Order: sequence, then C-alpha cells, then structure tokens
Amino acid sequence: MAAHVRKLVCYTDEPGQGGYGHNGSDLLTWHRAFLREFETAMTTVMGKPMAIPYWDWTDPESLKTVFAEDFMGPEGDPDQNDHVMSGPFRHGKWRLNVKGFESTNPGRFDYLVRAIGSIEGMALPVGEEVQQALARPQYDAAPWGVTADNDVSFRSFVDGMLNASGLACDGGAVTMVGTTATLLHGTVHMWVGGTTREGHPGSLADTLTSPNDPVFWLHHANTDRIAETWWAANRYEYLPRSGGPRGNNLNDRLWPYTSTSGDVVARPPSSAMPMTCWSTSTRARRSFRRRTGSSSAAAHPYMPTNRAFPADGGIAAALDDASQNKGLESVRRSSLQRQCARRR
Ligand SMILES: [Cu+2]
Repeated sequence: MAAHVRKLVCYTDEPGQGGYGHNGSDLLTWHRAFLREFETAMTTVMGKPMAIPYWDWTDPESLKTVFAEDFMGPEGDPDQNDHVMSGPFRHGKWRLNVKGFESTNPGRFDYLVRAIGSIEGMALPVGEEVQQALARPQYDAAPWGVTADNDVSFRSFVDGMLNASGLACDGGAVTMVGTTATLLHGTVHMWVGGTTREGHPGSLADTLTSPNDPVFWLHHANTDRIAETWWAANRYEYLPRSGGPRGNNLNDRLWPYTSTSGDVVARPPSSAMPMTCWSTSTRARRSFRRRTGSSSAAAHPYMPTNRAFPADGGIAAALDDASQNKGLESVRRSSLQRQCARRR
C-alpha cells in the first residue's frame, strides 16, 4: 500500500510530472512487480507458495464467483453508503488505513466501498476490446504518458484512460486532467469502485486507495495476463528505451523493488516474475535471460535525488496511514487456492 501511494508522488521540480508506476510506460511492469511483492508477502503469511488468481472480467459468468460471499464479497449496500456489508472484507472487519485525499475523495472511508456499476453508461470490457489491445503494434508510443496514441500504444490502450489531456499535482499526488472515458484496466477500476450517491469514488475507483479492495489484485493479475500475452507475441518489447519520463525508460529501476543479486534489471518484463497462477513459460524465461543476461527481474531502489515529499499533509499523511496497514491476515487461503486451481 505504501509503495503504491509513494509511486503517485509528484516531482517537486516538475509539477504535474512523476507518479511513475501509473499513467505511463511502466504501468504494466511496475504493477507486475507489485503483484509479485504481494504474492511473496502472502507466501510468508501462509507459510507456503501462494499465487494471485486472475479475474477475467470479460466473462460475465465470472461475477458470480468473484463477488461471492466466500470470496471477494458482494457489492456495497446502497442503503449503507455503498459499504460492503457482508463477506470476508465487510464493514467492521476490513478496516482501511489508507483513505486518500480530502480533495479527490472526501468520503475518506474507513471501510470498503463498492458502488458497482453505478457510473452511467459504463460496462465491463468485452473480449473484443482485449483483441483490439493485443493488435496494437508497439508497447508504447511517444510522448509515453496519458496522451500516447491509443491506436499505436498497447500500454495506453490497456491502461484505458481516454481523452486525458495531462497530469496535475493534487495534495502532492499525481492526478489526471480531462479524463472522460476509460477502456479495459481503467474501466474495471471505475466499474467496481463506482461513484457513491454523495458523489465520492468507491475504493477501487480512486488510484490512491485502490489496493484497499482485494479485487485490485485479481484485476491486476488479469491485466498482467493480457500484458504477458502481448509481450509473448512481441518479443518482450519495452518502450521507451531512453528519452522518456524518468523512471519509465528501459533501464530505469523499478523503485522500490530491490535485488538480492545486485542486478540492475527493471525491464523488459519477463516471466522471471511470473504470475504463478497462469503462466511461466520456459520460452519466455529464456527470452528474458537472452535479452538481459539475467534471470532476475528485480531491481535496485530507484528514487530521483531531487525528488522530495511536499511538506504539507497530503501524501505524507497517506504514507503514514499506509505504514499502519496490517493487511494480509484476512486473505482467504482456501478461496484463493480454489480459484487458482480452477484457472489452471
Ligand atoms: Cu490499476
């Protein structure tokens, strides 16, 4: 949670820039590392290898399973401000420590909020959209951020923030300007989180709070699965090689993921950091090793030296919240294992 929040911090020397891990080329590689970190943490807690299952949101049948009482729990109760009132992550049980910003999410909810499907005219992505994404010719396209051409850039199409005109700083965190519609990854965040009757974004719909909803992991595992499909068909291309925003170039480090071996390899992505539920092809691993001379996809910590946290509340407070996050104990082992086995 702290890593996710910290990735959204603006550069103080370039207002409106920063927030890598989101809204740019490293969205998919950074989140792969983030998923891997969660799997490792779960493995530690459970004492045996754990893998995040993916949620194929293009399959309407999946909703019954994913939002079942004994798995992720149901949608929020409209009579209780869209708080999730039953299931393992219900109100009173799954307490949130990271609550986002007053300015972007005045609800600052203590518990999980899911206003599923509440945004007018928004529906879950369909398989055809995934096919359109997979047909994109390049991993990403200049200028590499929210304004990259969706017809060319796979990353941008999957990211799904349409019509954004740029980024701005809000309370020290990067926010998008002018987004009016979303695709794929973005749609799922907005569809599940939704907007409450008071007009506040639900947990998954606010970038700062999205990992609070355990659905986040299933959603990003699926996003990663789609990315792996594109990469496998496109020689694990990663762009930009250089000249892009810092933190987003091929050999920039995937802060804060550290390597035990000392390798400086943040990209290209590879199945050296597999989502064990669905794919670890030896072909992919070999290709990664060939390109990088390494079997480790971990990286040194990366933090620009001239980047500082804003002095005022905002992000510092959010980080403080994050450090109190106890997190994993309530993850339901049996449900996860069952889901994973089903998908194999
Ligand atoms: Cu996301």
